[in-house]
Amino acid sequence: MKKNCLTCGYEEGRYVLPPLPYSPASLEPLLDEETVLLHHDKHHAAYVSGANAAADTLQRVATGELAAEEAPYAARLLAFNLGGHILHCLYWESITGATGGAPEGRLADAINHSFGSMEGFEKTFRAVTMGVQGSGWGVVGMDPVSGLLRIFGIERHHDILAPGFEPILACDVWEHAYYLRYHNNRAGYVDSFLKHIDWEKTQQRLTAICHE
Ligand code: MN3
Repeated sequence: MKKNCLTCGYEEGRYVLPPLPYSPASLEPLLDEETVLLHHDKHHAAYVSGANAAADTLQRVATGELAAEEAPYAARLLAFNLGGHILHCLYWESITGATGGAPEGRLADAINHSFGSMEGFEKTFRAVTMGVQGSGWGVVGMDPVSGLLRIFGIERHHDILAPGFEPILACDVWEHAYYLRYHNNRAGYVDSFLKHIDWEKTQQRLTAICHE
């Protein structure tokens, strides 16, 4: 994932869980340490394991060790688990314990161009992310056709997503992301997320995918 500056682990032919880019307590007041540790060490780790298992199955089909009939389901599992791995890497780098940041420069321009204003962006992001049915993600990224920023409400880790879409910002709205602190108040969590976006890293990801 060097393409968009994301540190997402893959070493020696295996997906690996990258360490958190900060101490787990440092996301206060957005998230508590217990939520962050469970989320990273258990949930994110499980998607890494699942992606490796699915990739192994597909490799064994390719070498003839397993029957071809194993491939379709393994491919579905790979899409789900690799989607989870990528989005969690992006999530950890989307948030900060600090508040008061704001998009600047090229990112501010892209938000204004795509949504009319910061208020327009926040209103759309809140509505789409709140409206994700069941478990999923609110994701901001670049539409490769129009060059505009778009917001998708991804279901699970990979459903309802345009091919070629380049994500630069992700909000996990699976309940494991927020339930210990926010209980069933997804809106309160999403509002807090909007106040704790790491705009500097988001700007770096946008710059990395823009080709001048
Ligand atoms: Mn999660």
